[in-house]
Amino acid sequence: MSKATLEQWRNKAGAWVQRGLDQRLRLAVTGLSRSGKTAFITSLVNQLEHAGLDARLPHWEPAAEGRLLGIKRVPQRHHHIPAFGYEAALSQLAAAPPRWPEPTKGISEITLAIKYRPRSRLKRQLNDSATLYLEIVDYPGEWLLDLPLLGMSYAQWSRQQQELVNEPVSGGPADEWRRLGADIAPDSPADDARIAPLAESYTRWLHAIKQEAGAYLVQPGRFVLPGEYQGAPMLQFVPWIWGEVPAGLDESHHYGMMATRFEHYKKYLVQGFYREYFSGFDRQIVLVDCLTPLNQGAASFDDLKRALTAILLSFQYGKSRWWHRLFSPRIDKLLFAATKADHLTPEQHGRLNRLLSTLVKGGHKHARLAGIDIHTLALAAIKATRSGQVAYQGERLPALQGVRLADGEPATLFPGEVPEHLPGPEFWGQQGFDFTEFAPPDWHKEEPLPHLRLDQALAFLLGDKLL
Ligand SMILES: Nc1nc2c(ncn2[C@@H]2O[C@H](COP(=O)(O)OP(=O)(O)OP(=O)(O)O)[C@@H](O)[C@H]2O)c(=O)[nH]1
Ligand SMILES: [Mg+2]
Repeated sequence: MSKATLEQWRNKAGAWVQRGLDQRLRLAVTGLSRSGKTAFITSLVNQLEHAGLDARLPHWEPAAEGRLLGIKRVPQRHHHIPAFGYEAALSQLAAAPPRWPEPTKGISEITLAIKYRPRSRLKRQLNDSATLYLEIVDYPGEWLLDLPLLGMSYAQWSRQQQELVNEPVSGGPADEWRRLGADIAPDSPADDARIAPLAESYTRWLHAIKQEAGAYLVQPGRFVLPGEYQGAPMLQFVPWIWGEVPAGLDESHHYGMMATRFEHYKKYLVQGFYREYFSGFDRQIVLVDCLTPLNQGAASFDDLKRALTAILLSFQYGKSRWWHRLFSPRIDKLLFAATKADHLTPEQHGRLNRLLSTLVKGGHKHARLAGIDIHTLALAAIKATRSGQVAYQGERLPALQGVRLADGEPATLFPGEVPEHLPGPEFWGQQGFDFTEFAPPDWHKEEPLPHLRLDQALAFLLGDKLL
């Protein structure tokens, strides 16, 4: 072999070994609206950019062991998915006064290349460094609430919704769409001029139960978060709650038209999401804001529990489940994280974690999550408070200090005790909660964002990948 050929062969072999060591991991981040997805991803990327320098990540081994060689953002592979607005979020947090990032409405993605020194001797002998391409995807948790629809016909779904409409949390402005629909005969000729206002009124009601009544289990999920499908006919149907329907109605009739749209919704939006996105996820974190519903009251908290049970369905995909055959999911680690733990004094964090654990266990005790490693954690992506103690009637009590979001004034307070288990009537009877919202911390762009336990999240989600 000539010298030049030998050199070429060495380069090729080196590149081949490198490819073998390099890996890709698709980490999906979800949670219902306002659960803290944008804050979490922004802070995670920010910690990683500072890892190996000044980030505080003692529980994440590659950082603690000094094996990180460099982490940088790289262009994403999926050109059809919007980019996660990292820079915009950082600028808002660094503004004077600092602001929380804007709400987001759909899916987005950001990719990091994590270059590290392998710990395993074998890998080190092959090469000094390896790279993990971490693709982080943000998508609304509401999209997962739609999975059960796939197993239902329009008639079955309508019956189920009819029962829910009568529940107290769904009350209020339901009247308008009920009245509009009551005037439409199921076998009259389909007319968009009648269906469109009915569907709009129904969608307004869904928004109202979400915002005013603090409901979480809002179905169909895309009605409140339509993204680019706003106005598409497949988002214009309502459950048929007005009694018996003659058999054999097709698309030319009102009932048949809505049934067809329901099927399109299932096929393009629900199945489409699972097939195109969900089936490509390797790891998943579900963020849960337990504090807002504790502030809102029993009905809202119960609805969060039901929503989490519905979300868990997407991960109960043992081989016997029909949705396994439909989109062969491959998630093997699932982290449930109670967000915004900085709203609580530190001795409450364990209770928050146990509360979340109870909520999640309630959802999967009957159906084992085959092959998925599940973990729960209480964290704060961006720590907006400082904890300390105050003297009160001769005692030293735990307290938090931060800037109130409502009026920008500094505040020192004890927000209350988190129930360790699912709160019962006695708890709601003596409700003593005041989870005040805080403004983001005063922070300089050159520093890593202050956080609580993001390193533990990293250790669980990526721990086995950087060895
Ligand atoms: N104190 C504190 N507040 C937080 C934290 N994370 C989120 N928040 C608050 O929760 C709000 C919602 O956070 P986002 O990160 O925008 O939540 P999201 O899930 O992306 O919300 P959508 O994009 O609307 O679905 C923020 O505006 C903050 O007020 C945190 O770690 N600490
Ligand atoms: Mg967001």
